[in-house]
Amino acid sequence: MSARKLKVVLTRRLPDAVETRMRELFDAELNLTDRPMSRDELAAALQRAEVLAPTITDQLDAELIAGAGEQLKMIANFGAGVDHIDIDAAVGRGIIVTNTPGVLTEDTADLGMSLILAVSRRIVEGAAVVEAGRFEGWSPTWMCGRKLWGKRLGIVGMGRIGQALARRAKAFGMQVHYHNRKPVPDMIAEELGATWWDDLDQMLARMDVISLNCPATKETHHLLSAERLARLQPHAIVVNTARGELIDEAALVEALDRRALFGVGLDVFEHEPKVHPGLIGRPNVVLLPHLGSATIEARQDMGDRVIANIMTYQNGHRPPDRVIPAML
Ligand code: 8YV
Repeated sequence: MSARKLKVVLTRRLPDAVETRMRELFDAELNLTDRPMSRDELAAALQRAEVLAPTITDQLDAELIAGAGEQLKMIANFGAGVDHIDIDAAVGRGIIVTNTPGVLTEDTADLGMSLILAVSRRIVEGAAVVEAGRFEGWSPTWMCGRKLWGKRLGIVGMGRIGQALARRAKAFGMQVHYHNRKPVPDMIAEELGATWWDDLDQMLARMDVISLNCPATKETHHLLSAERLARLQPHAIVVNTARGELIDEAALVEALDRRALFGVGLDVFEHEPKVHPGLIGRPNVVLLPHLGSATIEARQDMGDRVIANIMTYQNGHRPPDRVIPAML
């Protein structure tokens, strides 16, 4: 006998094949508008969903979760990061939270490496010159960027994505350094030739490129503060493909004003989708609209993981990607 189909509410459009499968397997309600739900719409969805499948654009805070109907059993997030969900509040109410780790690792690391290359080699700036018809001929001293080979990359947060970025950076001849709560297992450190720094401040002061790859939590909010930005070398490059809240954006703009950095590459913003106006129009700053996992393949795989998590729960088992507060 097959299990009863769960009422699953999707807050955004997902890839066609994912939505089709969702409709086959569950009593799925799609959001055909593809605009983020308002707070009121989310509150209403929490009154009818047995499973809510949200994305990063849904702020599921403690108040919203406390107001959810008794029928809500699961929040199956489409995405790896769960900082937009109050996990304690959900788990406290016995609601299972799952995410989609692993399947977006390589794509996000590709984007991180792309930003490092784009900033260090002034790729976007150079392309804009050609586009604008301002390329007047090659010169030995014009548009020089910074060499990556042999330079030090400091990765803050050596989880899956941090390690995948380290692999790419190593192939580009960079020396890999990292700060993480714990060192990675010896086998991985050896493979990556990676050096662990217990002290983040000391690491930051010695790196040529810094990449942020840790989750946004209370502890990591404004991890790159004005004080820490002041520690960076003036030729340093900062790249963030994790979460905007990790950087004090106003302090970053001040550091750029002081020419205290070579350049910056950001895929995420402190008040996303708003971008600090002081970041815009700078030749040494590359800004992307949160494209980390934006490949057709990764988005399909993320959807498949959401389905696998819900399906496992529907069949009475423990979903594979359950998030528990101790993990954060
Ligand atoms: C996703 C992300 O696009 O998975 C994450 O944590 O930041 C992104 O790559 C987004 O979360 C989709 O909800």
